[in-house]
Amino acid sequence: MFDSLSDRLGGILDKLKRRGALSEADVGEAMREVRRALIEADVALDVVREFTDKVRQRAIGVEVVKSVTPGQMVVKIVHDELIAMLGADADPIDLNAPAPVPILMVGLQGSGKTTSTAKIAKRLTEKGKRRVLMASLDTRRPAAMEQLATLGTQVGVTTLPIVPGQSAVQIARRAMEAARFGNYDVVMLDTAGRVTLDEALMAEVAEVKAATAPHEVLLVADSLTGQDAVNTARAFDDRVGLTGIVLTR
Ligand SMILES: Nc1nc2c(ncn2[C@@H]2O[C@H](COP(=O)(O)OP(=O)(O)O)[C@@H](O)[C@H]2O)c(=O)[nH]1
Ligand SMILES: [Mg+2]
Repeated sequence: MFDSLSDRLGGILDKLKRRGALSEADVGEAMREVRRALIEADVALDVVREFTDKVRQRAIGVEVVKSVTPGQMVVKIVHDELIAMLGADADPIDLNAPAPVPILMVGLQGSGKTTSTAKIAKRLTEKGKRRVLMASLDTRRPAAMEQLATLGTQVGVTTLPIVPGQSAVQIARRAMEAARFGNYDVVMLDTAGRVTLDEALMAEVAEVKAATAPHEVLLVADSLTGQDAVNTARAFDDRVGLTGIVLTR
């Protein structure tokens, strides 16, 4: 999604860059195109409006008028505002807590929880030099636990042995216990999803959270779902509280 959006924005801004003097109408035209590109990329309308208003204000102000290369100045303003909107600083996973640090992965079915769990575990193991234990709390989807175990073998991260018949909370407790005994630094808890948000899912996730007191609760959301991801994030944040979001695809 970001690739096609940046291609389009790049095209719009390239046209501006090649111009010499810029009139207010030139800037206005470019902003309309930027606005259309953002809306087609499913960016929320109020976000689009705020963004283009800010850029337009700065672009038709002194900064551009006094600039020798007005087109490039506008491009810089768009760039600066995009970074301001998306967040200037990366916020790494916080492991600053007594070991084993529990990290809870939540989200809808198919959003990429299990895959992201393994990816993050690999990163924490290889780059972070942490001892990581992964556990699947997905008791619903057949073979979900085997999926995590297979990924664990691929990335070289230990998974909690599968004990059939346990509930999600029981597995979570067992994972914490195993991590304490095994001197692990981090426990990644991969939960079950649902096709849509429902109360049973929220209740289960809330129960697991209460039982394990995770230091991070990461929502995994499919970036291709656009604004739906915002609604999902809001619902999870209201009910269980989130500390971060992982965008997949
Ligand atoms: N292209 C792409 N596919 C992904 C990504 N993350 C997960 N998938 C795929 O999406 C499908 C569902 O992922 P999974 O991790 O099982 O989702 P879960 O149901 O939330 O645990 C699998 O086929 C994954 O290989 C991603 O970042 N990009
Ligand atoms: Mg899964």
